[in-house]
Amino acid sequence: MDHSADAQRTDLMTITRHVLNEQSKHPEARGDFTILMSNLVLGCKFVCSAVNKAGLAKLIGLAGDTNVQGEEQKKLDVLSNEVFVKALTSSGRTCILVSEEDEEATFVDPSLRGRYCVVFDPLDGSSNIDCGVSIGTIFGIYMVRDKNEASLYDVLQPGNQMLAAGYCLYGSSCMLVLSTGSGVNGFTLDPSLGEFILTHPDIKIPKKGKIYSVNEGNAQNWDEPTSKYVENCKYPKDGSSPKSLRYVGSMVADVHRTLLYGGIFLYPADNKSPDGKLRVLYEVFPMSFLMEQAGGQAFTGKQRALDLVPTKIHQRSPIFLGSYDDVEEIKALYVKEAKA
Ligand code: AHM
Ligand code: MG
Repeated sequence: MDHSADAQRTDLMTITRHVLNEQSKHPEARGDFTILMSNLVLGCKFVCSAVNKAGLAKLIGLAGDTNVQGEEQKKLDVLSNEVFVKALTSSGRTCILVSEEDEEATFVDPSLRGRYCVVFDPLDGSSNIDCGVSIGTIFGIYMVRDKNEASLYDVLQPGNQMLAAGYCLYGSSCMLVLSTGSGVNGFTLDPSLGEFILTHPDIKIPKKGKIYSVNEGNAQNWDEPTSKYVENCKYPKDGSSPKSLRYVGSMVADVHRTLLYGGIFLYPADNKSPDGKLRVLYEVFPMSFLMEQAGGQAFTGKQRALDLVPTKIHQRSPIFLGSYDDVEEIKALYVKEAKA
């Protein structure tokens, strides 16, 4: 009998146990973050289940469609937003919520208010929802300065002020990747247990990768450094092999692959969208936080992404993130352009 295999199966590091372990490193902690996380995790499980059932349950379709019982159907992204807003407010640990789905920030009722601000994209990858391609949830967590005087400025903080960030990938498996500021850990949902189990401890991104990931259909509108960088991926001048191109069009899936395999993900500025497409608070910052925590880099074309100070909750920014050496190359091209 293989006792070591037995031991592995009976000593599972669940995400709650992991967060509790992290909490024990901070003697002043009162367990609020653990409670917040367990509500966030519940939201991810709910959305995972809804995504998996979408085809069967006819959840897919326009908001406002009706099902056979004559009940109004909610589109998955609308449903996901409701799930997270309810899970987070009812945790009693949040103060301000910023969701991609809601134009305005939500200020939690004072009777339910806690110390944390959560910025999130409840279901990212909208163009992939209806065709069964991987999609995900992205989140970042800040601490409010004074919960009795919460203001938008509590969430208009640079990404370097985030306490934690992560994403949940609804793909061939459901994976939650989390950083609380001391490395990055990946948890896979075991559907038989209904628990996220630590499967990818201390993720480190390879220093250099062989993959670039970009919507190349926008190439005619790119600036010089981006064009040169992608040209170099395809026709390297130093005799190295060309990089492979992989692009899902779901940020969570593209960033997840970049984190595990290395390489670079870019959503640059272009003539038509001078600020790029991706949103600073709940797309660029959380993913940049994870990349740095895994040993990679994230750059906006002008500065370290996490140092950007947002002025609007739905602000956008160009982003280049991934393996340290690959991001270093695009940075050098922007520096060269600025000097020219
Ligand atoms: P969304 O928030 O409307 O889903 O848009 C964000 C998504 C990202 O997941 C992805 O990286 C990007 O848009 C893809 O954009 P494009 O279709 O322009 O390549
Ligand atoms: Mg999005």
